[in-house]
Amino acid sequence: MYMADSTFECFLLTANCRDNGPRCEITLWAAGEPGARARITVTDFRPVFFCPRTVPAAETAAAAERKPLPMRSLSSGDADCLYFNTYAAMQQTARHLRDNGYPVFESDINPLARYLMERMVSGSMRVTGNPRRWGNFTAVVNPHLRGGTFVPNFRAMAVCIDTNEDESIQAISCAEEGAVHKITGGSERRILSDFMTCLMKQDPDILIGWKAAGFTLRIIRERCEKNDIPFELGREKGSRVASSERSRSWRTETITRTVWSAKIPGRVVMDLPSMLRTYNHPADDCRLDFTDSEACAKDILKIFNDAEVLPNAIERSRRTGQTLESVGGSVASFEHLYLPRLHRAGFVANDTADITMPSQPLAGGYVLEPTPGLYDNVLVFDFKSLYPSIVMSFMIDPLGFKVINGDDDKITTPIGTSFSRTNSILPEIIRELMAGRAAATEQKNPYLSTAIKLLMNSFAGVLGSTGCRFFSEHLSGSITKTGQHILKISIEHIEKVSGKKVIYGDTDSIFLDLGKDMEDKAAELGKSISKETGAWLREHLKEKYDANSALELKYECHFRRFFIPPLRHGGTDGQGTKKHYCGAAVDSNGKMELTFRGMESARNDWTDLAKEFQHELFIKLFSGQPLEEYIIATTEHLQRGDYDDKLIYKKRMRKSMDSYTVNVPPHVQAAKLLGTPVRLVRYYITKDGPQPVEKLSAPLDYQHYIDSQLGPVADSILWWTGKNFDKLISGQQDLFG
Ligand code: DCP
Ligand code: MG
Ligand code: MG
Repeated sequence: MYMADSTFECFLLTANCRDNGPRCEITLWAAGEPGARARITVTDFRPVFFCPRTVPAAETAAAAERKPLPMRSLSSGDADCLYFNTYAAMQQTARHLRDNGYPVFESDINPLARYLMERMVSGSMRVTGNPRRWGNFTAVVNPHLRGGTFVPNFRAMAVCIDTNEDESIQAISCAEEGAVHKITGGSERRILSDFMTCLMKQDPDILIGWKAAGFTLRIIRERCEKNDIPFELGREKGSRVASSERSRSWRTETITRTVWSAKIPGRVVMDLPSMLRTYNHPADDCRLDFTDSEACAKDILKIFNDAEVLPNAIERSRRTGQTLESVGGSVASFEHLYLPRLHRAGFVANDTADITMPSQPLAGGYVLEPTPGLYDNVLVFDFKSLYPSIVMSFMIDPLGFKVINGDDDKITTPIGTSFSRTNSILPEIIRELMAGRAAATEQKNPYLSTAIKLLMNSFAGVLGSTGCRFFSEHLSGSITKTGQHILKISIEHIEKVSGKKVIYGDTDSIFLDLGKDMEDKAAELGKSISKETGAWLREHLKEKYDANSALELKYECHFRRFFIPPLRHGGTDGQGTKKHYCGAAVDSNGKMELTFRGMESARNDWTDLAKEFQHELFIKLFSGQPLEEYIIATTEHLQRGDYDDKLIYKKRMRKSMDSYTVNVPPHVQAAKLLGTPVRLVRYYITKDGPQPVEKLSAPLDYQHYIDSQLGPVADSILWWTGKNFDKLISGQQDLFG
């Protein structure tokens, strides 16, 4: 019977791609409305990549089809498209060509990413096909897919487990909007199978956990195995929890981390801490009650809702084409947006393996030599989205770098690189993200605004990353060195028009010293300087480069008092410490609000005592009170044991305890005494060395805290008054000792 095709809208949940016999098969799970969930199977999509037209036919005989398309490679001539029945065949031919010295183009893009990007599917999609009922779901095979705008109501469930010492499961709690199910009592086998029944019945789209893959689902899988129950939590079979090792160099060490991932067909697995971190949300390090799974699941769901993780993830998915749980993926996001537009322009890109490595270290931002000292009335300016706005102003783009249609089409940057004014893709992508960030700011959603800001910056960043097929030191340098130039000319301009001195600047920020008696005029001046400089830059860029400036210098704040510490204790050489300062803004009630950058108070490896001490010292310095008495009193209180609860060091374990053999750092020494592995070590320095808070036995080493917490903090400020911590303290001991 013939059935007319119908169209429905839905949002991508999970996606999978594998060879199934003679064909490559893509499976997508999607959430529609109302309550409808769909499984989309694609067997008629053929994996593809490209090769030069000059490659002999015999070399590509394994392809199901070879088609000359009107496409060229960015580096050389015409390209043909090769179609394959399976992913394996595609990879095999790519390897064969490469081994025989033929270039290949985009052979490292997997069919799933290709399928979605070519259809411009970023989260939302319109599906046209012949849907059939399949159990509780709708199934559709080989439909027509296009990008859409639809967003369903997702069903989210937080999952938390109670375990025994041996990691066997005591209880599993599932929290949903308005309901909590605690599954407990009976055998572990019973708990696990009741949990699966609960999942099938409630049928959530999203499973949320704290360390979702690495802890919750990993243990559930292990216990399923122990109890001989199939580990199947999805809308169809194929649930997996897997780990991989990721190495990364850090200073002289290589750190290997185990990264866990979970794939549950039809259900998105979200790790809440990773999601919060992506949105720079402060709840990232909050403490949950992990001893009570029911309370824990409720808390996880509450944080998930309060922090608006889901709406932000939806927005991000719609802007990057990555699935909802995705947290990184700058390169994949960039390709998802860029490649289809590049193809439409008639070009194919190279493989990532074929990038040209840089000839010298890549340029970064320009950092001014700071002049240390205490200042009155400092204005802070900062460019809004500097790198993205440089990309827009100077049309910086991989395609535009290669293909310029004559002199009229050429735009040249301040550093001498040239781009096309018309063959341009990235500036347009950035323009859309800019609008998205503005909308998020407008809607008072700072987390989404930050997430889009970072995404935009990562799109400038990938051009300088050798993991990206569009890597080029010329492209990346065009952004960063133009940024340096813009900062320098802006500083010169501001000094000229204001008659004041710029005391510090970093990448895109400018600190202007107004001096005494300017508090009433500061805010007005800040606004007018930022406006005037923006206008001047617009004119300057137009005149000199015929460029349309997208640069905007924001007036950020007015520090009533401002301090830059010296580079070295004593600080006689007049050098300041880069990226370190403390500023005090004053609110309408005259209350001082301190901002620390780089300094001890802004770092989480310093004790609470050091932070409070520094905070108080700056309040005193900024309000013209003496410092000495307070310093001496704090030292005495410390020695009397009054501040013991403020002496805890906290440090994350970066690698497993056993990988330290020589030079065991203090936090690892403390962790070893604990006996059980922990992620965050909380410890004291005692007369017997580092000891964890939970197993403190020796008296605290107050001299250590005086020398390494109070001393450095005091000295960086005392320098300004010509004094010194050791002398101050020993003077005391001479008097009273
Ligand atoms: N930058 C970077 N990597 C970072 C921080 C910054 O590449 N970790 C670059 C990109 C930015 C520029 O430095 O454009 C300036 O940094 P800002 O923090 O001032 O960020 P933006 O100017 O992009 O955004 P904002 O509008 O918030 O100032
Ligand atoms: Mg900025
Ligand atoms: Mg900045």
